Amino acid sequence: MLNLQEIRQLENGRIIIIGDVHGCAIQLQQLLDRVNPGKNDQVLFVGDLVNKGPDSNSVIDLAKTVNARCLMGNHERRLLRYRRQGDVSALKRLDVATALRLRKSDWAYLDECSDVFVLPEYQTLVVHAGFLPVIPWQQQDLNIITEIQVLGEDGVPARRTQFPDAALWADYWQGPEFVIFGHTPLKEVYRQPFALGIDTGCVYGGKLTAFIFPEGRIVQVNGRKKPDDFCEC
Ligand SMILES: [Mn+2]
Repeated sequence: MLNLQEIRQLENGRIIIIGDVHGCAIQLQQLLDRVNPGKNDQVLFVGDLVNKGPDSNSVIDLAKTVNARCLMGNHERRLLRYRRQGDVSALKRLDVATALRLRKSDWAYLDECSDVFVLPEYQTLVVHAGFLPVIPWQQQDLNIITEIQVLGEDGVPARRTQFPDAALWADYWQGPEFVIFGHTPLKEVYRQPFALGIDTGCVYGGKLTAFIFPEGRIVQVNGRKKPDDFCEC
């Protein structure tokens, strides 16, 4: 028999947050099969849905199938800058290959990417890369929130490759909002009191991770075989 709280959850559905997919359509299909989103569930992606992996088109098709919404990752951002403004200066080799393959409908999907998802019922924010501690999150621009990995010297946002020994931004984040993020691939889900990193490097041979509210459950599938052209870019 269902108690009242369970009935309420059934009506409200779950929130299923999925880490960086990077064009790994087979792994995303496997993860969705495991999680089995229903019509009351909301699927959210942390961004970097496309690029690097083998099949960005099919990943977007799958995202649409489950009515998922996506955040702006640094990869979507570079691609959209090219699409919207014709800016080729920031494009990397992989971006060009992806841009040539994206269909009009794929671009339309990426065009709807959000900067941050706010989940007030869980006092939670979902963001691609993270936030600088201290500054209110609402004041932080896309350069920070789609790129930050570690705090470099003087507390500036930086890439992990620039300061390999520096601590992740999440180590300093004091809340009160709980932040779920991707962008920085790690072997395991990264847990801090007020942050949870769910990029487990699917495209690099790690895993693809989903975090599910309200249970707080983690579901993972194995990532693709590690490619020869490994590049953390
Ligand atoms: Mn990223």
